[in-house]
Amino acid sequence: MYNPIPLFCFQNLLFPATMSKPIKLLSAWFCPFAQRTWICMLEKGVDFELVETDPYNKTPEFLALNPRGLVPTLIHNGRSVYESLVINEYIEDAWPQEPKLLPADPFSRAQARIWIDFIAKQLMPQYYHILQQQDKDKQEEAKSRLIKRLGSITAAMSSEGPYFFGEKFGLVDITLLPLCLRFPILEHFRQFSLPADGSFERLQTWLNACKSRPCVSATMAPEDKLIAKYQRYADDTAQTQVAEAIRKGTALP
Ligand SMILES: N[C@@H](CCC(=O)N[C@@H](CS)C(=O)NCC(=O)O)C(=O)O
Repeated sequence: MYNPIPLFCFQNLLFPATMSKPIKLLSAWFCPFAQRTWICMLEKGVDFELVETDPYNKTPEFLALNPRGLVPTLIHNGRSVYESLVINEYIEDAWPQEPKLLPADPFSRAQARIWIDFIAKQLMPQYYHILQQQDKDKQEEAKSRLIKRLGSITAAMSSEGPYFFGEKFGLVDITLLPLCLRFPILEHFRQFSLPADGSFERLQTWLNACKSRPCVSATMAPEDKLIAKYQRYADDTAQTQVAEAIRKGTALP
């Protein structure tokens, strides 16, 4: 959706006297969706300002930039773009320089989008189900579903590696990463671990390679802080759009 923002309305948020960079990423340190976009901007080498934003405090200024009231939200040329997957493709289009984050040929680009869609619709909800379910059997069922689906995406990774498409780090890696970087939270609250039978060696190699990239390590929040922040999901008391969607069984926002 085209979303023009009249600059004069939000002059303070867009160009306050102390903030000079015209490209801003409204982000929250704990947010896996925002982390995708943050990694993407760093990887592309775009000069931008990271604006830590509380997405639960829905000020009129924030809602004018993103009517869904969510982070991440990117402000570029005085206009806003939102939805992490949309923003990431926007970044690739708006800054077409190297490194390219999508493959060049149409078939591989379609494959990338299929797996990105799979991560968003099939993997992310299971992550939150494991945390929010208070019933032990249901937690175990959600764990099995997550492991099975992680198995599918692992099997689709290039055999040479280390990244999804081989040597080039890209949007599939970036989309999957925040979930895998949050395995320790699942381990802490739900004793989740990947099977140690060698079937996830490829995923582990992938994760280690991704973690060693500066654009990824720069975005990683301390584990203990993340665990404390996710307590509300583990207690199923979180009053967020994601938590509500999981409780109602609807699609994630
Ligand atoms: N589909 C969105 C989801 C973003 C999202 O849910 N962000 C959370 C923070 S992790 C948020 O802003 N929540 C505000 C709320 O729940 O009202 C995306 O991919 O950008």
